[in-house]
Amino acid sequence: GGGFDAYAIQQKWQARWQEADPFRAGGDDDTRPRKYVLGMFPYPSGDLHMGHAESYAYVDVVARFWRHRGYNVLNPIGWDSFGLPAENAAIQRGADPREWTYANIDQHKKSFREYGSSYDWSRILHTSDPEYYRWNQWLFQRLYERGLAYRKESPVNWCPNDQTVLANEQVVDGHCERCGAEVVKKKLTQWYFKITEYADRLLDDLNQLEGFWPQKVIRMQRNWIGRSVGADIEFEIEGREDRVTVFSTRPDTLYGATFMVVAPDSDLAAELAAGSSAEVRMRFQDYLERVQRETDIERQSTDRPKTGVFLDRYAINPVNGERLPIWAADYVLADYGHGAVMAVPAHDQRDLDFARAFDLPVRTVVDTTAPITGAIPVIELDDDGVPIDPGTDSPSLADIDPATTGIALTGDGRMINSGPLDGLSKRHAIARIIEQLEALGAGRAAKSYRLRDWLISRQRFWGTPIPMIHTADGRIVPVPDDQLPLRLPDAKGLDLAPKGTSPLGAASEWMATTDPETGEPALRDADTMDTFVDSSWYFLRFLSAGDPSQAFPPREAAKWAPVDSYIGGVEHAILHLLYARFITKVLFDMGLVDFTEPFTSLINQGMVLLDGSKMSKSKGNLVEFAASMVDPGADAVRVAIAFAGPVEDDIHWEDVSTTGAQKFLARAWRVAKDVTSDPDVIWAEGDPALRRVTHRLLADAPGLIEQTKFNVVVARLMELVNATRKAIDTGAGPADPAVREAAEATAMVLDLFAPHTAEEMWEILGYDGFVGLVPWRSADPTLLVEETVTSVVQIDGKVRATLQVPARIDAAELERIARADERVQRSLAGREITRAVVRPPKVVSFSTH
Ligand code: ANZ
Repeated sequence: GGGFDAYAIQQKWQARWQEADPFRAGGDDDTRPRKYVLGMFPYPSGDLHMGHAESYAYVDVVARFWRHRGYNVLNPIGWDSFGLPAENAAIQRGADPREWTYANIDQHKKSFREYGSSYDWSRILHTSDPEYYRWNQWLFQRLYERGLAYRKESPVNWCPNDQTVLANEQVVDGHCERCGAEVVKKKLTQWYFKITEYADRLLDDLNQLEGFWPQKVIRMQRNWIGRSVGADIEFEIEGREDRVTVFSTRPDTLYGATFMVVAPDSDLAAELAAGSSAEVRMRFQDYLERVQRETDIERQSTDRPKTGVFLDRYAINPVNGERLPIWAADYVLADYGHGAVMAVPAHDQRDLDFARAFDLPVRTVVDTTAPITGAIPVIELDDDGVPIDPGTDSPSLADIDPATTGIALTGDGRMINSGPLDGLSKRHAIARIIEQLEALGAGRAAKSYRLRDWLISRQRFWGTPIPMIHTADGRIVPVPDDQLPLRLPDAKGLDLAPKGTSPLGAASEWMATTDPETGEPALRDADTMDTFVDSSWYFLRFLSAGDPSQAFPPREAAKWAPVDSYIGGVEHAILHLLYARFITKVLFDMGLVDFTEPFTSLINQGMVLLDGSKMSKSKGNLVEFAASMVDPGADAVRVAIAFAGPVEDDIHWEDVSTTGAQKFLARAWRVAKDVTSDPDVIWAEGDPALRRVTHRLLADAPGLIEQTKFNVVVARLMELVNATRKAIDTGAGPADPAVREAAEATAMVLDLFAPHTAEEMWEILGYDGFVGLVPWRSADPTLLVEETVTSVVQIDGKVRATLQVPARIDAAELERIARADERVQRSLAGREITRAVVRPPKVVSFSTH
């Protein structure tokens, strides 16, 4: 008797899970294939909110799904527990950041237990533990040894409010990502990781992720890396020994260069001005001061009037010896390309605007009215067979002269006024001019990237201390590996308020160390690492969290990694994912992992909104996770989230009904209670109409889950529960085997969304073990009507075959058919498949290297 008591059920099953630990990943004796499912780990800043509830509900759907499908699933949880949010909150409350952080973590752990998440609780990690950050320091040393960690003085993004340096990624429209203050530039000596050395690989390997990562994220990463292809061209400078190099994507227009522009805030501009008259120096200085107050966004804006100063210096065009006046102007940025451009006003709009503002010459070198296809022009004939004069319909070059129209000619055409290039199309002219420059020793093919090196120094307390020593005689040497971890000192007595230098600098006892070579007194580095270092490799630490002897065991990495399914917010589309991809490639180069991409597939969930805006503490519209579960229970929250819409869509929390979810769960539970047959009934003897509903769900759910259509699966479960209720009340009756079959299938599929209720149902239905570990029941094909779809097979990124397959095919079957396909076999030509990624029913992707 009794009604559905969600809270009691929840308590009961959480206690049983805690005792039996059924979701611990299997060890070496476990012969099931492996799946690594991971949710992006949380910051322990304050309480969890509905955004977390959403993300971790989805993670659990995926983890539980693969367990039912017969996989040995690794689904760990940890905390990204260093960083500004914790430190700022600690400063505001006058609390110790350490105590504050770990108190929050305890709260989070409680919430996750209450949520019924099926974690492997034996692998917990916190990045602020010395056992963890020691390996950040180890990683830093390895990067340093490989020349991938270095120090340089450079203008950095500075948040005057947080008093800290920000990475480019943390500057949003010229403002601090965290506090919104306007970001300024400041010169500081900082530690960098040389991510630019991996730019090509980071870009090219995105091709492997096509189809497995959201298209939007791939596009954002491509833009962020921003590769441009062109040439470096060297110009002699009158009265200067060294040449100036410019990067151009249009070296074909070199004969059209009429002046040169350098970034006012570059060393080059200062040097050129210094060699000029006192008047030029003064005007340059004034201009520079003005430019330093501008943001990059302002500088690149195309609708501001162009400004600049003439430096009274000249560059020599290497191909025709022409003298080009050199200007300093803010539209050229110091940290892109070489901070200098050859200005070709006829073919570049910014250069044209500048030329018109300062009355500089414009020379057209591409005739954009000329056909470039090389095809025979089409001659139209009139009714009498006489060729029609094309007349003046198409514009002549004179009509579109940029000097008069003010519109640069950026299209393709045939080269003119360009000596040996005349008559060539753009593509051929680029190839020819690069040959010519190479022969002259004045240039070469080159690429340029928007990507900058990763600035990892932070002038804050709550982070990983940088394991370097500054010796009395000015050397910088690593802390020897056997002295790691270099622990943070106690925060007590330190002023953590931001001031532009690290609070660690004031910890004089901590700062004092000795030169490991000479034993002389030396100083530690006072900066701490960006927390994105911590999260760049944490997925590997879960493989042996707590292991004191190594960051991670390569043997375990080979077995579990890369992560098969990575789930988290799109706010990490660039920063975290790019850094993790970079570090993975470094670890690959070190021979520690045998893969080059950390996350095989990526699921980005939408945001949880309230009144149309993102839930956040600062907006005061936060619905807290722990509080949300109290009344409806964890299962109802999870079902309501999964049912709210497609995973990638935003959820409007005010439209979400946990009451509706609660009623559905009570109905499902009631169905199980009403079953009167025994577990050994013969299903085949059941009512075929109800059986068909059950079997369609069993057949469809796997594909739907793999396509992250969780809401559709919940809808189909609701349909099945309703059909079962009808069969009990007005149809076959509670003793019909189809009713039992339907109730059992409901419990098994419901486990993905409402595990407590599902376990309770399973027990009511007469079973002992956990439903969470029950193998998926396969659908009886005779009860299904088949539908087929087209599936694509790729080998090393190229489509090699298409297959007609059942719409409900599962990954294993699809892979089997793809491997056996004759066209695939032919394309492989005996090469071994080293990796197969299968996305039923549409894509199979094989790699051979
Ligand atoms: C001559 C030229 C002629 C250019 C032409 C373009 C068109 P993306 O595509 O963004 O890589 N440039 C180079 N360094 C620069 C800097 N530090 N600040 C501002 N502009 C810079 O752009 C590359 C082009 O941007 C380069 O090609 C250069 O102008 C300019 F018809 O060289 B070009």
